[in-house]
Amino acid sequence: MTADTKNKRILVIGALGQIGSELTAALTEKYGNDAVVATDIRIPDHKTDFLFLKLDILDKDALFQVISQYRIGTVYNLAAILSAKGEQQPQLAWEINMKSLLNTLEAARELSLEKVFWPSSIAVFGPSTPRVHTPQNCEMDPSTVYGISKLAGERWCAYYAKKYGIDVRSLRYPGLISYKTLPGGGTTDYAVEIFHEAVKKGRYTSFLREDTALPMMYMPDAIRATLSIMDAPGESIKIRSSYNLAGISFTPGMLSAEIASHIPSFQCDFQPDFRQEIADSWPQSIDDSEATKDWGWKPGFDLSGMTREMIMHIREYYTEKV
Ligand code: NAD
Ligand code: AKB
Repeated sequence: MTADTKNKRILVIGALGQIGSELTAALTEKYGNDAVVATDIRIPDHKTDFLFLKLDILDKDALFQVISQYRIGTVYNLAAILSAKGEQQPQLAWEINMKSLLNTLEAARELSLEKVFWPSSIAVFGPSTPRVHTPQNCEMDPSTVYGISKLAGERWCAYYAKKYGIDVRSLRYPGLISYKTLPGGGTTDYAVEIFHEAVKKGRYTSFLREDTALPMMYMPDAIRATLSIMDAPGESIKIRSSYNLAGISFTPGMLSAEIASHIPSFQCDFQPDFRQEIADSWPQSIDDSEATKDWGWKPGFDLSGMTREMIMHIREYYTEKV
């Protein structure tokens, strides 16, 4: 354990989600099973080697109780409704995304948490944003309720950092690609679904157009970035809203061609739905030079490395299932 987790535990909220499941594993590996308390509004379908509690982050009293009872020092709050699902239930998305963050920031203030991690997203950008190599600071006019909640959340993080000295750290994750847990209702989900369908059926129908470039990242890079920003000395974190973070930028056409280089019979069709409009409002690539400058960020995976690993792991998954 490092000094900041010596006596206090780490709380993960939303631990069963696409990021939470892998971040919890990385945190227990790094700090030990006893150092981590994993929570979600759902319960896991398997036994865990670390403490797992059912917790609704909207229940502020329950959150405060868990933080006090388990001597929590650091909180990773991953509970949210993502972009596509949020457009189906805008009021609910606003309620969950804002209240979960405000409850966490209030816990940090009232219970003197050491550190908070809360993720933002490329969804904070909108149609007026420069779409190529999108800078850290530029015009931001998100057009989804998810993006509006993330932009407002970023401002709340900066406010709590300035006004109350809360050590809150945040990343604007791109679309994340992983094989361990399915994504939870975003616009970038096609880039995970395509691998499962390619391996299972040899074909996929993309809900985004063939030429829609979006910023993406393979999960191991996202986990490394998260641990890295949380480990960085406080004085090197100059941005308290949220850092731009870049991995790989590609289109559904480019991804399906890369998959076809491993599965030659693979066929992909393109039938855009309501998610196309969301994707069209987001950047195509991101300038993350502030993250590189302030805490040394550098992505590790390119399109071919990510595709190779995804196909290998998803093949293993379906082979073991048979
Ligand atoms: P996810 O939907 O896979 O997981 C979210 C988890 O939160 C789920 O397990 C869900 O059960 C839980 N949850 C929902 N409501 C809750 C509540 N009231 N109390 C406690 N838990 C609750 O999402 P994810 O992809 O893991 O994303 C995690 C965070 O990262 C979110 O803030 C999301 O906006 C952000 N993010 C994700 C991506 C991505 O591509 N996955 C990209 C950018 C930002
Ligand atoms: C989504 O598509 O909603 C997420 C995100 C980029 O925030 N994957």
